[in-house]
Amino acid sequence: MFEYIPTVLRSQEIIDKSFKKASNIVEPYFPKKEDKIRKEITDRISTIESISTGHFDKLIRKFPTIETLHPFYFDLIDLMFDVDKYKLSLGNIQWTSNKIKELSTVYIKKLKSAKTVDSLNGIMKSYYGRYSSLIKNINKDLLFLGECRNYFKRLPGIIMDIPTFIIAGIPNSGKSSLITIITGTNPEVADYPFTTKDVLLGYKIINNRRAQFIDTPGILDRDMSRRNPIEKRAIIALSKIDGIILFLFDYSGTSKYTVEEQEGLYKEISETFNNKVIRVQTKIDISEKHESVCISSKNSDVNQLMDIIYKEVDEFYGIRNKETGN
Ligand SMILES: Nc1nc2c(ncn2[C@@H]2O[C@H](COP(=O)(O)OP(=O)(O)OP(=O)(O)O)[C@@H](O)[C@H]2O)c(=O)[nH]1
Ligand SMILES: [Mg+2]
Repeated sequence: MFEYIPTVLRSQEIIDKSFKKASNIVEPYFPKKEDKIRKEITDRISTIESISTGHFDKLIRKFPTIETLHPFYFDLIDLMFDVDKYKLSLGNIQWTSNKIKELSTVYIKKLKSAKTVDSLNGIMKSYYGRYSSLIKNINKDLLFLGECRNYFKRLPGIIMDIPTFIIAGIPNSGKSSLITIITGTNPEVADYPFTTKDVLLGYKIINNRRAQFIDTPGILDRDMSRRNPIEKRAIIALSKIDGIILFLFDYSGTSKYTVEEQEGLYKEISETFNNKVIRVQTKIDISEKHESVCISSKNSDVNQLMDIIYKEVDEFYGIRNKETGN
């Protein structure tokens, strides 16, 4: 959904592009020199206007209206940059686009009443100057929107109406290893905390229907105000996406967080958000059994968990089919 946002040109690029196109315009057939120059300059102004406002209008159409986005995307965007600044930048682009249209109309009118080649050239020079300064004034906005675009493109394209399982837990508990085993996606797995920094997706066909799996960054058992943006991305996924949370417990001692810390985080997650939470013990190949659902991604032993996932997926589609009558 964020794939079709065009590249945002910088001010100088827009000026160069429009002037270059304008400079190619030559009118050969006019008996009077003034008429030839007048026609050329008129066409140049129209070309400059259409190249720049065409670009701006496309940006305004293709950049998302933040308020209408799903809350998951709204919160992720709000976490990364100032939403008011974003709106203001798009507003400035719109204002500039309108100004350029007005300016071009005024200058094309001026050309009609100019009598000499000198005065025609003077009008063109003045237009080029005013046009350039309008475009230069929004360079900061264009650079900022360029950064926003890069961020939008990195956002995961989550499907909101299929059964979804959100894998959560402390850092290093085996979340990415689990999504790899279930879906075959290939996130980075490593023996240090915060390996996963973004929300990642994987899919699996279950009884001919698609189920979605979300790998989230690890979260520490600490106050929300002390959490870093990596942890906050996980919190946004857990709170804003409808799904079942698979909360991973690591009793192996290989991640440096205690069982008490894991219980603290579990308590917060199960009490704060609306989603159902299932406890899953990981790394059963190197730890004693403490939970009723146990897995080992290392040994590809996830059957117990898959049974639960199959049931949940069936239930999801069963309820939906009843609702839609299919
Ligand atoms: N023995 C054993 N090791 C595992 C198992 N699952 C994961 N590991 C190891 O635990 C470490 C962390 O695994 P990850 O899958 O990266 O853990 P994570 O929860 O995604 O970590 P962050 O993204 O940093 O939060 C890696 O060294 C894995 O190889 C398992 O079932 N058994
Ligand atoms: Mg990970």
